Amino acid sequence: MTDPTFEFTRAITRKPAASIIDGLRAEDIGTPDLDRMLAAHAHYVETLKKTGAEVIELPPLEDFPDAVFVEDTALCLPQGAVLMRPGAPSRMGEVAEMSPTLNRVYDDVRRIEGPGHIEGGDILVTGREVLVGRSDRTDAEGVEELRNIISEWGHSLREVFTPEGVLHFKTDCSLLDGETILSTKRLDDSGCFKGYRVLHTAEGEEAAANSIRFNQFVLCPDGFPKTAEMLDKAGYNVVQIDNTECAKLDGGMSCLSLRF
Ligand code: CIR
Repeated sequence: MTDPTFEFTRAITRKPAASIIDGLRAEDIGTPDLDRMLAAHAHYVETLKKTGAEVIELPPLEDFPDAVFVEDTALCLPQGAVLMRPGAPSRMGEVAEMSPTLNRVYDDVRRIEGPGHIEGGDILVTGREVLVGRSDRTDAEGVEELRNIISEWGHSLREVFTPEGVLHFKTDCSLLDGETILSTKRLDDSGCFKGYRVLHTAEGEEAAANSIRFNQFVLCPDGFPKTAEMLDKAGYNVVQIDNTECAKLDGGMSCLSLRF
């Protein structure tokens, strides 16, 4: 038996484009360096492949500076995929660019038609439910439209809230296995993970919360040694990836792939 929340046979990624320097950011902390981002991206893709998974590597899209963050364009579930409707107007066109690939690998592809908005970064699929955090990018209408689609596939959706000033729900949490969540303390304090086993990022290492469990590995951003050690002690096989350049655009480990 495989666990569909973290055992995957495929992933989709997209190479960063030179236009990455124009990517969205909440605060300007420096211009991303494309070469360094490409090197980190290659390490990320190679780590996914090491697990035996097939990685569908899509080409850069100069017209969409944030297109490397493919996670926001879709939700991939075992029963089908749902194309999102990003709340960031500059990212809306990325969905049409992802659509042909999902139509090739899935028999059932639905889409959020609107008027609501929802981005994949706000969605955490656990072993028992689909948690969706309302945020500046994801609104109540978007959440309800997704609920209608995935309830047909037998999934229950619970609406939660992304903390103020945090880009996406998964900026602050990730799934370690069907029942275990890595979370910042500030998000866990909201009570949204009651009933789960929750491990907290170390103090001052909140940015380590955007990690991913992909088969045998937990891919973590590099530079958060206390959290990496805690995960290692808890029995997870941690791989640390340089996230310096993506972090300048509020991106992390989960944003860089769709996993299914
Ligand atoms: C954005 O603001 O949309 C991008 N610069 C970062 C998106 C990160 N995606 C994610 O957390 N899923």
